[in-house]
Amino acid sequence: MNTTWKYFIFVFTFIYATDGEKFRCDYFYSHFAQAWFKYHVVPLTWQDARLMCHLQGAILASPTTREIKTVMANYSGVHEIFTGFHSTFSKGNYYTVDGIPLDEVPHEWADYNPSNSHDKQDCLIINSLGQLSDVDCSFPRPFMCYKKKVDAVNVCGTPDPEYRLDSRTNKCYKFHTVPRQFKRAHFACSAEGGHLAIINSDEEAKVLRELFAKYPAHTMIGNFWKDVAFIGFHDWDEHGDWRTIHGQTLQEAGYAKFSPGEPNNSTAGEYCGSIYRTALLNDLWCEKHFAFICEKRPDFPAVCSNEKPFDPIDPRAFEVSENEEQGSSNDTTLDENDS
Ligand SMILES: [Ca+2]
Ligand SMILES: [Ca+2]
Repeated sequence: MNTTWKYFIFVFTFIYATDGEKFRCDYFYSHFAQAWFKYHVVPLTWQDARLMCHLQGAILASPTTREIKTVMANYSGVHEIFTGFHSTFSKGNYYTVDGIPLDEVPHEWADYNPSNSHDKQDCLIINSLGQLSDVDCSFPRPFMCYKKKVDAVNVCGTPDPEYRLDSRTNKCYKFHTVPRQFKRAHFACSAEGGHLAIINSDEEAKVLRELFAKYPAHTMIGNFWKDVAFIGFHDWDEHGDWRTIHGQTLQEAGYAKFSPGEPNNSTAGEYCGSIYRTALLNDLWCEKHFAFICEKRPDFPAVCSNEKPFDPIDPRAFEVSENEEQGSSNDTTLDENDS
């Protein structure tokens, strides 16, 4: 076999070996950029966009290669999208959310940028030409999440090893030891593909009691009450009328056992649902930070293979890249793609 053939076989083996990844189907795989992406049409602040991507097991996308820039520019239009580039820690020094300095990446600024208007522009957006502008991080915008490489997804349909299947309920659960307010806890569970846990039976209460027992107070860092955890019920602003976050009464859901003396403040300040370590129910302050428990169906969100990608913008991506190759010769990619 001559050297050329050996080279082709090596290349094909390499390409094939990098395929076969699976990830949540709300992401698409771009063979052009060799990565998974999700375009988030609902505008969020930059901080929430970062958190959303992080909780989905990805990162806020940044145009660190020409290919990623092309994908992002194709999704940027009238509503220019956030990139992961920011200077929220050190004004004027831009880094991606995973620490790549802007100076290391070929980039082009849009006209009159960067301007740092009113000394409040610490986040970068990308326009449809692939040019960057600095903007106020707190003004919500669409964004894209990016995942370079997916480790194997588990039986819970996620690469997140903290989700574990319980055969008694056939649901997956994750105990969050980093405390959040109720709505932020809901945000976290939703982004992970689940929801705040809903107890549907005495059996499921037992599952949560056993899960809570794996997290004694000393395993949680921070100054908060460690013997309660938010779960998925709320009074829906009808003080004292408890329903799950899926709209059922507790009785309809299958478990309505409050701890003795609870709910004790449901008309005067405790409007969110939680459990004690006993898995008995308790009303709790929505705005304070507590641990929380997420529940996830193993089959949602569905998991897709990158061998059958849904990538509507790839053909355009190739067109744009060819035009760019003709138009600009000094636009190079990072080493990441050369390895
Ligand atoms: Ca449940
Ligand atoms: Ca209470």
